[in-house]
This record gives sequence, structure tokens and C-alpha cells, in this order.
Amino acid sequence: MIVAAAFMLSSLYSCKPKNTADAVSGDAAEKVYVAPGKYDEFYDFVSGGFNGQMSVYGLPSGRLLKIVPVFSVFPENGYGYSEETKPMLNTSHGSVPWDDLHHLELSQTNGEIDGRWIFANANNTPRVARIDLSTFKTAEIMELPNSAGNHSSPFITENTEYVVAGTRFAVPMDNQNGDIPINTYRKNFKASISFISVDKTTGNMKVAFQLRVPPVDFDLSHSGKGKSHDWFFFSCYNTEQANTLLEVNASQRDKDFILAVNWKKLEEYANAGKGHKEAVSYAHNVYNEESHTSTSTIEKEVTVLDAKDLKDICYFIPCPKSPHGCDVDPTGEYIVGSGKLAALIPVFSFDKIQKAIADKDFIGNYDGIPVIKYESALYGEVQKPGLGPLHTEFDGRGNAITTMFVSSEIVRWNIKDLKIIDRQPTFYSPGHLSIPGGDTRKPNGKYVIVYNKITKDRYLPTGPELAQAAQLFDITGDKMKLLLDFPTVGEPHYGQAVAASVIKDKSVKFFDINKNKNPYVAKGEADAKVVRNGKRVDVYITQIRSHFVPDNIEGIKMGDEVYWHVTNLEQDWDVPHGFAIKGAANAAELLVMPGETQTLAWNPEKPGIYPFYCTDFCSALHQEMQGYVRVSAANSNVPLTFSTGKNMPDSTNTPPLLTQ
Ligand code: RUQ
Ligand code: CUA
Repeated sequence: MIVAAAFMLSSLYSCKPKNTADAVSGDAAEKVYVAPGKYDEFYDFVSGGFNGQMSVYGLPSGRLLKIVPVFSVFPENGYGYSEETKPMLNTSHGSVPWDDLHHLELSQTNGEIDGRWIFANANNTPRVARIDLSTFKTAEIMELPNSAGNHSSPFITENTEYVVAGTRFAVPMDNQNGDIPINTYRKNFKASISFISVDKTTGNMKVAFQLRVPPVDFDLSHSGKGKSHDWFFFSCYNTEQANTLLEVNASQRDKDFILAVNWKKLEEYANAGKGHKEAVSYAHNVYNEESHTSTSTIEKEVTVLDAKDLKDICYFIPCPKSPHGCDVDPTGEYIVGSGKLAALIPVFSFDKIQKAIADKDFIGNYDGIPVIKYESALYGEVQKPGLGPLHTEFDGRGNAITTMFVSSEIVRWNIKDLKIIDRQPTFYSPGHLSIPGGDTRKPNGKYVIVYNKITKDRYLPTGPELAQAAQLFDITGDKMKLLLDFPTVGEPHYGQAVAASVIKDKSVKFFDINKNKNPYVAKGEADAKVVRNGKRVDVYITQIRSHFVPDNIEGIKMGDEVYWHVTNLEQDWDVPHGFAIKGAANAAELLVMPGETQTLAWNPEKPGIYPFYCTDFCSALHQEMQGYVRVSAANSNVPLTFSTGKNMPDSTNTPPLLTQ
């Protein structure tokens, strides 16, 4: 069996498309050229995969605009290192300063992108983040109990009522003793789908309830739209419930499932008290943009509803061979399942699913959940699409485009007649693809961006690891045309693009210093001070072009815990100041935005003079923006003093004259 499986599996590695060299059309350069000083037409938010960050590109140019740290510490601006941001990475396991960010989802109102927030999933230590698109900063992170490998996440409903998070790994539940043999999987392991509610005004998240489901691997998801608004669809694999050698043991069955969940009814049941409470422990971290400070709260309880107790909530739909992507077309009628090992793409009909449920057209049940007959849910199949279908998005003109991982191509097909219209090679092995608004009710069918896993020979060699890359195609004509390749930061999984006009005018330019509620703010140079309280020393230090107040500090002693509270007094766009101090172990710099206060904790390790300076080239005299702090022995009696512009050498000590 293993030999046969190995043969089958070897065909899963990517193959190289033939006509690789000349796939770019003549006017491609013109179409992606954005003149210096001109803005791009779209923002493209791209997941960083195993670097745990989100990057922001302009399209069509492919220019990198920003990297936003989400689940990983970021020495470039001090995220996760400053006292204000450390709580963001807290979890029930303590600080987890890294994660694997796969998917991004822009918030929606009435099924259209509203430009307020973007959600991100952490695939390793299960978390969901909300990033604020006025500040481009991570505003909130929610850990998920009873989960492991938060992969089918963070997909949202049409009015951002809920963000869902389905677990990839089945595990013993958090309130169980997990010290059990792994091969008791089928008896003791379970899976959970979390429904996180999002406050309409503030965006604040809450784990509203969890759905307890059989121990299969939940992979991807999408909510319904329009007529299917009340439903969510989740792809799952490993319906074999294997716990070892999944590449063989979880590829046995001809069909796995898509799980259809009526979330509206589930919400009603939860509100009616049909769930039960379970003791758990998970972190909820919130960044407050008034105090420029985050807090982490450990939540202790979750409401759980069991799928098999609630008969009319969940239905399984058979889906060929290990489905991955689960995508819903703009009308909400068609649900596309992409079986990684399937030689066709099944398209399910929402109306037919509803009819099958009404008629009880089931072939049986799986762990207490009814299984709808495949043919009764099926609208039709796309025949011979290519090898290794993974993800599908929609162009708003009645077509779908699907990535083919194994045959390295994108394939466009018509949703109604399921006929293939066009196929184009990609370089190489595409995972996700994205059309601006391509998973919403209103796609903007100008471009498709394809995220490739492998680039091989596309770029200059850079040692054993080569760039990952995105490719931009023009999809306005009958044939999809390759316009541009651009390397990405980290491994791009999903990305979402949106017209720049939806976001750009909301962008915050600086923070009002008068509204700064950080308890350690110094609102002007007159407020700058150094305060000793036992072994704790608080330095309230300000920055403005091009000096610190204070910039000479003495009287710090060994064993002191020093907190540098750095306030940037500037009230202008694009004038951050940096702060770095020699020898600061376990810390990075701080990059302080205008009007903001950020804090660096520092424990000097030996007596001496420690320079500090601004790291961001802020003015012609940026190199002069520097200072000194003196550290003395623990028992010294050097008094605590601080100043700027006063602590000059004795006037008898003049600097040497220039002699000739
Ligand atoms: S999944 S391609 Cu998370 Cu397809 Cu990455
Ligand atoms: Cu401030 Cu350089």
C-alpha cells in the first residue's frame, strides 16, 4: 500500500509548465507602470506565512509599501518588544512571539469590502487578529480555546457579524486530561469551530460560542452570500480520522466533506441557552490607541454547542478527495470545493442543498451529522480542470478562476456551463489567488493576483532559499495576461486587494498629543523628568527634531529597572523618531509615531556610560539626535540628575584649537 501511495504522491509535486519564457505580452510594462509620485490603484494585503506578519503592496506596480507585524515580534518598530505592545503576544502558554499567518479577510458591510479592518489567522498557536486600517496596526488578538492549528480562519459573514475559526488538528478538549495515548484519537479527540462576534462600531471581538464537531481536519471556509447569507461552508479532510501518516491514511476515502452550518440558527440556539459552559483559558489582547497601550486578559469560559445534539444545524456534503479551498460565488448559489487529489472540480448548488435537507435526502450520518447525497447537492462538475485544484475566486462576470498547484496554472471557467474558457501557466505551484473583492458580492474583475509557492529559476539565486512570489494577471479580456512578477515577504498564502479609494483617505497621519492617555506621557519638554522609586527608575523622555529631553542622565545604579517612556512630540505626518540604547538585551529599538508614547525596559548590566540615539533619519541634524546615560555601582552616591543643554564641561576645558 505504501509503495502505491508513494507512486501516487510523487505526482503531487509540482511540474513545470512548458512555455515558461515568453508568457508576458508586449504592453505589460505599460500596464503596471505607476509613475514616480503617483499612487497605485489598489492596496494588496498579503499574508506573511511563516514570518507571522502582513505585508502591504500597491497594485499594479507590486511596490512594497509596509510590513505590519501581527503575530511575530518586529525589531524594526519595537512591536512585541515595547512594554506597550508585549501583551499583544500573550497567550495561555505565555508569550508566543511568532506565528504562521495564512489568511487575511477584509471586513465587509452588505457583502462588500468596507475598508475598516482586516482579520488574520495564526495557524500554529490558534489566534485571530484584527488590524485597524486607519493606523495599519494590530488592534486586537484573540486566542482560541479547544483548538490547534487554526487554519479555516478568519473567514467572515457579510456584515462582519462573525469571524470563524475552524481547527485543523483535532485534539482532546482543554478541560480533558490530554495525557492519553495518541491512538485513542477516535475516542478522545474532538474538533471545534469558534464563532467570534465583532462589535459593529469598535470592532472588538468576543468568542461568542463554539461548535463541537467530529475529529476531522477543518481546512478552509467561506460564508454564504445573499440567499445563503445564514450559512457557512467548511472544507474538511481526514474523514478517515487517522492520527499517523496522514498523507496515506487520510487519502483513503474517495470523498471527504464540506460541512454546511446554519450559523443564524446556531446563534439563536446559543442565545436561547442551548449551549453549555466549559472551563478553558485563553488570552484576549487589545491595543488601545488612546493610551497607545495594550492589555491582555485571560478569559476562563466558553459556550459550547454540540453539532450532534442540534439536528438542523449541520450537514455534511461529500466532496471528492481531500478538499482544500471552499469558495462561494458572488450570488451565493454556487459552492466550489477544490479536492487536492481530485481530477475534477465539484460545484454545489445552495438551492439543491436546501431541497435535499427538506427532503431528508441523506445517505446516512457521520458521527450523528446527516450526510447529504452527493448528486442531490451537486450542481455539476468542471471536467479536466488541471491537477491539484486549490483555491477559487470570482471575476464578477460569471466566471471562476482556480489555481492548480500540481500543474502550475490558473484556469478560468464559466460558473453556469462549467466549461473551461482559458488556462495560463504560473511560475510555479500557485496556492491562493485573489481578485479584488473576489470572495465578496462585488468582485472587481480587473486583475487576478496569484501567490506562488516556488520560484525556482525566476529570480537571481539567493542561496538555498529562493523568493516566493506573486504574479499579476490582467483578466479584463478573454485571455488572462501575465503582467508582472514580484517577490513577496515571507510565504504568501492568501492576500486580499481592494481599491485604494476605500482606505486611503481614512489613514491616520499622526496622533494628537493632547489626547495621549499613556500614563507615562510627557506632553512637552517641561514634563520631561526622571523619577526614582526604590529600584525602579522611570525616564519620561521627549523627542523633537533634533534632540531628546533629557539627553544627559546620571544617577542610575546597578540593579535598577529603568523604563524609558519615549514621547514623540511632533505633530506632523511621517515624522517618527527612533530610540535605541547600547547593549539593551532582549529589546529592539522603539519607533515612536508623532504624538505617541512607547516604553523600553532596560536593565544595565555593568557600570559605565551608555549612549542612546534616534534611529530614524528625521532631519539634517538626525545624527546629532543623541544622548548619554551614566550607570554607577549599586552602592554609589551619584545623585539622580537629568538635563538637556546644561551639563557642559568646565569652561577651563576648551576643545583643542585647530592648529596649522
Ligand atoms: S492555504 S495556499 Cu492556508 Cu491554501 Cu495556504
Ligand atoms: Cu529623530 Cu532622527
